Amino acid sequence: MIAKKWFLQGLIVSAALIGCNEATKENSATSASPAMDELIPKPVETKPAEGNFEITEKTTVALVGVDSAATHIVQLFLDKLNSSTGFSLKSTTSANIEATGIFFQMKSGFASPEAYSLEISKDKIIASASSAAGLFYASQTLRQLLPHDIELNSVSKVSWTVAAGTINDHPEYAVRGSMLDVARHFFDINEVKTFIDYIALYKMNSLHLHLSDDQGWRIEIKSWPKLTEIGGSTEVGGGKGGFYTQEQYKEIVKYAQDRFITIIPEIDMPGHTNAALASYPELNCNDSATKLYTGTEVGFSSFCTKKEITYKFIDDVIRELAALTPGAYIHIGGDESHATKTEDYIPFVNKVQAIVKKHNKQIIGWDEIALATILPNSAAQFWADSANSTNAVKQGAKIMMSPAKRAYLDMQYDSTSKFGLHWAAYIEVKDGYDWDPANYVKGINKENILGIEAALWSETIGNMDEIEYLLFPRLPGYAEIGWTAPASRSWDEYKVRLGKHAPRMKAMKIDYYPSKQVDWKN
Ligand code: TNX
Repeated sequence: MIAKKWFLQGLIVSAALIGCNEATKENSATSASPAMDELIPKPVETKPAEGNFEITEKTTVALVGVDSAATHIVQLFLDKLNSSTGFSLKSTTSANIEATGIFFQMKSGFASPEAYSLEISKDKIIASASSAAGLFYASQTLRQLLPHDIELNSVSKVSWTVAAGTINDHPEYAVRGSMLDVARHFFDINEVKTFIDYIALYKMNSLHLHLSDDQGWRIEIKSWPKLTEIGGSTEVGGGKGGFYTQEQYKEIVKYAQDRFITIIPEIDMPGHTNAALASYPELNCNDSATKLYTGTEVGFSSFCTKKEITYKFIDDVIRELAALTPGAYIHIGGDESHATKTEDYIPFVNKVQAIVKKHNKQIIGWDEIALATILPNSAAQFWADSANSTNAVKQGAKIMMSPAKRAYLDMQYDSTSKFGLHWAAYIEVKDGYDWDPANYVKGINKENILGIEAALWSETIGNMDEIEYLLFPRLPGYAEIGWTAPASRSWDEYKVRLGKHAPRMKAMKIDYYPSKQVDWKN
């Protein structure tokens, strides 16, 4: 509907230049530039000023002291801008900040590599940071300060103004992320890229991919090819499943890296392993392959923890995966291993941890891994068990905060939700937003926390529309929990900002859940 309207107006504009002013006025009225107090996540400091900067086809965009690694950030920004404005802006390099234009400048003196500032006046915009990541976040803020038509993938004739003022900003937590379960239902490389685009817009910097489970094995392992040939051949409900070749996976890693997102790959074990057990009989204690599984039960499968071949297998998998992983962590799962005896589970985790270390990576695992003796540089992901998580802290590990009752994106909003589960809770938009990771579990304080991750399990969802229904509008809230200090957050203020975000989600063609808790400004 929206696309059609803009398309028609585009025709009017190009067919009759004289009529242009009329169309421009009408469009600008419906697509004003957001004020600084509408940003999500909320910046540390905003100082609005009088007036605005207007981007036109004549605007110059210059890089000042920016290293080559950072030039692609400006290109990403220009690609977005040019596709919505119809301009052909290019970037140049400049020794200094000039009198007019948009400047991306790298300089020292910021609180962290992810910190940035934006100074916007009627003559110029200066985005500054000490690293490429900071400049990327400055560009994402700029994107949100532009009229929401910036998110249409077609030319719109609004006036491209940005409200004047100053922003100084940096994140509360080092890791701000989401998880996508590509095992229960497979999502192809383009769907994963769209997911990355969504989290990048809100300055998240981590994507955990749940690459294996009972229902599917999704990453090519060259030394064990049947994992994908057999284990990748189905999914929940019996669909055709799928997997990423290593080349495709590298493409995902690179796409994420270009947006300052680190992929955390997960191979879940010793439970949640039916897809592997169906692919290779030797991984089973009775040497016979299991049947492929397309249901949604958990806790019934286990690697044979006493066999040497199991560790040879894991060593090969981790070796190949580590070679594809620029980030520090490999996720070893470890959850719900109900089919593994505790006396087998503990030595298993200890052995797997040594394998991960041998391949120069650190382990992260679901909170149960703290039952073993984990290395101090490990991370445990709190999802359900406070005792396990505080036990991990006592062992010197960091905690990724993903409480199922608050941060599970697969939980239904309420009993009428079309998709999702509700074993942990119903999570309305307010429940998802209104909590503090540093105050959630007694004994887990801010300094123990690596970051926050909102996890999207995929038992009930199989396509992008269904992903979007569970993701939006909760995702921006999780991003804000990770980015904005608790003293600056309140639900009453946030819900107003979120309501104003509706036209932007519409421009992105996102079918969000229109929670009654929010007054949506359409
Ligand atoms: C529990 S959370 C699981 C997953 C399910 C999820 C569904 C966790 C570590 N394990 O296997 O997909 O619940 O909400």
